[in-house]
Amino acid sequence: MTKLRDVPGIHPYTGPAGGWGALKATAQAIHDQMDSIEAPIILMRTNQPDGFDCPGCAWPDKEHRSTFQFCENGAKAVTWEATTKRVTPEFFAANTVASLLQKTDYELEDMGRLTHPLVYDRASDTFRAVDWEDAFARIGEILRSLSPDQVEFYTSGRASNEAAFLYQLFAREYGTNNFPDCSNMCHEPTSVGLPQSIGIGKGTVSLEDFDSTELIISIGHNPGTNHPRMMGTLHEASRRNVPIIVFNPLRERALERFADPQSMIEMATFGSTRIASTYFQLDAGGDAAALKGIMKVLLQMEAEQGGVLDQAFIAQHTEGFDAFAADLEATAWEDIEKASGLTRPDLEHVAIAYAKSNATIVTYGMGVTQHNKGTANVRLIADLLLLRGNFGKPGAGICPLRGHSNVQGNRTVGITEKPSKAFLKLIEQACGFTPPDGHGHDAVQAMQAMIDGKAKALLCLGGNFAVALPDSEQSFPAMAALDLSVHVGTKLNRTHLLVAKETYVFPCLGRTELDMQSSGRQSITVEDSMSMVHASAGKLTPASDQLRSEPAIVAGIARATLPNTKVAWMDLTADYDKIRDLIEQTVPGFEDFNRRIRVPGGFRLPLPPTERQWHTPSGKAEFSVYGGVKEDADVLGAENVLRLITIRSHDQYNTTIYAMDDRYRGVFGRRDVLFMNGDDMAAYGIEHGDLVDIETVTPGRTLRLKNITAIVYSIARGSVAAYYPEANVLVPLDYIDKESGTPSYKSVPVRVVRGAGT
Ligand SMILES: Nc1nc2c(c(=O)[nH]1)N[C@H]1C(S)=C(S)[C@@H](COP(=O)(O)OP(=O)(O)OC[C@H]3O[C@@H](n4cnc5c(=O)[nH]c(N)nc54)[C@H](O)[C@@H]3O)O[C@H]1N2
Ligand SMILES: Nc1nc2c(c(=O)[nH]1)N[C@H]1C(S)=C(S)[C@@H](COP(=O)(O)OP(=O)(O)OC[C@H]3O[C@@H](n4cnc5c(=O)[nH]c(N)nc54)[C@H](O)[C@@H]3O)O[C@H]1N2
Ligand SMILES: [Mo]
Repeated sequence: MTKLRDVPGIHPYTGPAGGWGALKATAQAIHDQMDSIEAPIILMRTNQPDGFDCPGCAWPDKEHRSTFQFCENGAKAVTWEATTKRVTPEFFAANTVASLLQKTDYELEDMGRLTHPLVYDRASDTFRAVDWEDAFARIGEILRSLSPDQVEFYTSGRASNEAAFLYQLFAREYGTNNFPDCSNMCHEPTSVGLPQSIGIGKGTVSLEDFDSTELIISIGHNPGTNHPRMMGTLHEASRRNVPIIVFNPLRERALERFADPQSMIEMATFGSTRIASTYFQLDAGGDAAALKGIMKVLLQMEAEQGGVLDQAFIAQHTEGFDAFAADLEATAWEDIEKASGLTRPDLEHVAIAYAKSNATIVTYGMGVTQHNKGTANVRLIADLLLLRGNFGKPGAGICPLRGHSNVQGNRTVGITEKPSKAFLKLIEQACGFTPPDGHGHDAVQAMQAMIDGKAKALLCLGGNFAVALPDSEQSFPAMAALDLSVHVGTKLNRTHLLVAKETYVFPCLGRTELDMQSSGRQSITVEDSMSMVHASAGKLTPASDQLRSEPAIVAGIARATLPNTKVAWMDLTADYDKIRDLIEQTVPGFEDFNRRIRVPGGFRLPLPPTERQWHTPSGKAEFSVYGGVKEDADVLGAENVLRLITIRSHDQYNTTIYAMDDRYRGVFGRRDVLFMNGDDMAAYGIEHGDLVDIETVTPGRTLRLKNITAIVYSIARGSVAAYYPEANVLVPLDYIDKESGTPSYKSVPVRVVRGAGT
């Protein structure tokens, strides 16, 4: 290969993931954000029995009592929150909102923690400090003047079970089920697809299952960055010679080689462990075809040699096998190869490995869900596992990698736009008001209602709603058209600055901070990816004495909005045990909640599939039929159209940008790049380092991102990748998975054209 020209900030990374680089990056994060004497002590308290739950990812810890587990990105999440930097009323007085909007997302959050409740003052175009109770009173007044279906209640998955439960209680007593939440942009296909397949929308494996699994298939997730503590688990599995088969259009270093910073030997010898035994760089959006190909081979192997499928399990525990098999039979290899970008021998290789394994785990993330067929993808993964009875036995099951650290818990305690009748009935019995039963808005529908002028107010329990959603060109102005926006957050972000007629920003306690209420020190609870519920208690002195806890803020707004409320808001916030009592009364699986949460490690919520019980309408697990492979092949083969994947860098947490590097992908000090396959670049006459424009191929409007630097990367032909949230201008709001409403952030059809600058 000829030497590529030098491009500023682009230097291929040749080492393993983890290792000394991770230790150095942790030291840097501490240096940038905190007093370095305090920091190590704070980090030691992460995920300890009496400490706080890591606000980073939702990967579990062994009984939450392990010795300090090193995690670079966990350390970044903690230091970002526990930073010593502050953004004060004096700062706001000196900086107009118009000037703040010129700053990057990185600069906005890097200014530090919010210290005071703020109200927007239009005359001076600044935020100024406001009294909490005055603010609540005004918000209550506005909300009472609106019809409940004109108000959207957004939740980002960092909120605790207690905060989220109070929030849904408030919105429901107020009169709406409009609960857009970050899950709608994330694992909604899991929440919609898995209940149809196995009767519950959650993963079925526990950490112990990884100790006895014989095969791991990893599809569309990047744990080295997004679930770093999972790397320890994969590292151990690899050392036991468990094959790990990866499907990912991009080469992700952590899925190739990893040096465990906890391993003295690897650190001392600069050694590392291979992670993937086989790495398939399929096309973006090619998973459904690949999964169908693997299963087509399995059916053929069963017909030829027998003993491949678990016939007893299929007969006793499943429905729909015949239609499923007939569909596989009817799917042409030509289409499977074209739509997946993989060859038949590739898929045969996987089928053979799968047929050999007595216990298989499939792990998956956003590469599976954020597609216009996200739900179908999830169901096909369940089908693959069902074929060999890989549910309800040790070492086997499905493992969705959840997003925010408590996104699964938020859902469990009632943040859903489609509540079940049973849940509403229990709320009515426990709380004495009749909640609405019509379906409300999810995230995309909420934004559409705002664009259409139907929604008049938006409340956000955390998050960065407008920036996280697609189609910034439409969603940013929609924020400004609202009568009211209210944000509960720890740090300033762009959504806060897209001010409505009236806007309030409320600073809240973070997970790391001490939460004192009138009955004493409080702890909150969270649910991890494996349905373990445990307590978390912050210890740090709050960033400012003005901060309130999320439950207290929600209760404050509720009391001011609902003069005839049936809920004892003050009592609930005085002692969170009382909130947990209400959760126990209204959500199944929380029996004896307050006692069980005091046991170190907490408890596991019921997961019927682990006992081979299927809470589906038929009482059995259900195979699915996905008939779209031919259309996928046609779409993917369209001339001059590439598939854009939007991804996270190593130095970011969703819309929070910690720093400007993406070390493992060899990008330093910048984010304005487009990852391209070298052959695609040659075909389009683009050279490494050229400036390009990206245009979405969509009827009607032209969506464009200009002046991006194209760089050569190991990515499947026909797929390109750029960073989120910058690339959100290119994602059409209505380009969603119809079953779940999740935006297709990972398969946007685009054209790449040489920019005017070259
Ligand atoms: N440090 C850190 N931790 C995080 C987050 C963070 O931003 N930073 N975010 C949190 C949240 S909310 C979430 S949801 C998770 C996200 O965690 P992930 O699911 O790992 O999310 P992404 O980085 O978006 O990328 C997923 C991977 O899918 C691959 N991919 C893209 N398209 C396809 C495809 O069509 N098929 C296949 N097979 N693969 C594809 C990409 O190359 C990438 O490696 O992490 C959580 N944890
Ligand atoms: N193009 C593209 N878009 C995407 C994705 C993608 O892969 N590609 N991924 C999607 C996914 S998976 C998700 S989950 C969403 C994320 O969407 P969100 O959850 O809305 O976004 P975050 O960036 O996690 O929110 C960051 C803000 O949360 C606030 N915050 C931090 N900690 C706390 C806390 O303890 N309490 C409160 N109240 N606030 C806090 C801070 O003010 C911070 O600015 O984005 C989605 N958008
Ligand atoms: Mo997410």
